[in-house]
Amino acid sequence: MTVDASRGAEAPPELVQLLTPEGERVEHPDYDIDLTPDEVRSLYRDLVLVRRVDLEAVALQRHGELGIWASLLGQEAAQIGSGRALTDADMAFPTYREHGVAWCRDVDPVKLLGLFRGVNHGGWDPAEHNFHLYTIVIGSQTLHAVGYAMGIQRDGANAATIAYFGDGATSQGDVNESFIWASVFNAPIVFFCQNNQWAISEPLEKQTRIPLYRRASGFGFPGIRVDGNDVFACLAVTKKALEAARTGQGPTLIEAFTYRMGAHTTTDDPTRYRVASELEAWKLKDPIERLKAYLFKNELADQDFIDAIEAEAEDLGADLRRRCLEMPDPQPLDIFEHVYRSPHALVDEERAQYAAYLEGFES
Ligand SMILES: Cc1ncc(C[n+]2csc(CCOP(=O)(O)OP(=O)(O)O)c2C)c(N)n1
Ligand SMILES: [Mg+2]
Repeated sequence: MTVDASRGAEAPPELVQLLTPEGERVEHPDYDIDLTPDEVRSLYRDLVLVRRVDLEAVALQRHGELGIWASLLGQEAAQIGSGRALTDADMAFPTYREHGVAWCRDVDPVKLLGLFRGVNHGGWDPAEHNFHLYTIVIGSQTLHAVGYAMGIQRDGANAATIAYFGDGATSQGDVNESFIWASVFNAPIVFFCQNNQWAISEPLEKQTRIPLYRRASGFGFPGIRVDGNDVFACLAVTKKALEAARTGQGPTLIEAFTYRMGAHTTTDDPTRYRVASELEAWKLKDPIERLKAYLFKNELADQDFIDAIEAEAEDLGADLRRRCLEMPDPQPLDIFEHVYRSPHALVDEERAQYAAYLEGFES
């Protein structure tokens, strides 16, 4: 196998970018954003804190406290930028990696750990946060999201839906079907594809021969590629697409061009299939470093501010570690309580069978 180490590291010409990797602010004719210094500092805080949540989760898995974890390392700007573009009324459908979006939807980070610790099937109420449960089945949430979008369209709600998925998911039938439904029903939805260049060990070129955002034109709606490591651009592009959805202009596909800096999950070893120089090239585009450079260059923050966020991250990490270990283990029979709202003969029978099976261990 030949590996092109520069693959993906050069910014393609059609990329919307408002903040260069060196932290220089650039203009774009169609996309702009006007943020107060406080808002910029707040984005920096979001990026740093979600990276810390992620780092702690990886460490907890390494200590045997989680069964598995899917790291968002490198994708913080794509998630915070798009997540902060949402209004409270908008609804988000995540994959299993959207920890930064969960943060923006005010989901307590410890609740993300339950699924990966095996103590629940997702610890938050989707209706409370307008943030659906994590979906492991690749691409299926895009269909759920389109259905939801068609629902709010019929309600006449001033809201939009956003569906997250990866580059690999674009090869799934579900995703292509969801594009068709969204298009022909003009559904108020934004398809937010984080192209992190890999689907486990499969590189992007095994998914597509054209840039992913261009797929949208075949379905009849606009597609746009944004620098997924640029939080300003992700915020601006997503805001515009959500507003188009809310105002009856139908779906948009956003391809956030980014990079999965870690392993696919903690069970994976990326050194088996990708070269180290690729990661090194992307490290230079780090979403946090470029915002930090921008803050310093424009005297919007000093070292004290950076240190204070770091201290907050330390506290958050310690709190997360402590509360992860305190999560109660479910009782084996609890699972039967969550199948139907009211009693069900078959579930009762299966519960009894399982209880008898468990008793067999105790004797
Ligand atoms: C329908 C289905 N097929 C296969 C898998 C196994 N699987 C888990 S993650 C993954 C790759 C997904 O890649 P991508 O969509 O690029 O998302 P990323 O993990 O890079 O965020 C696959 C094939 C699955 N979970 N669901
Ligand atoms: Mg991917």
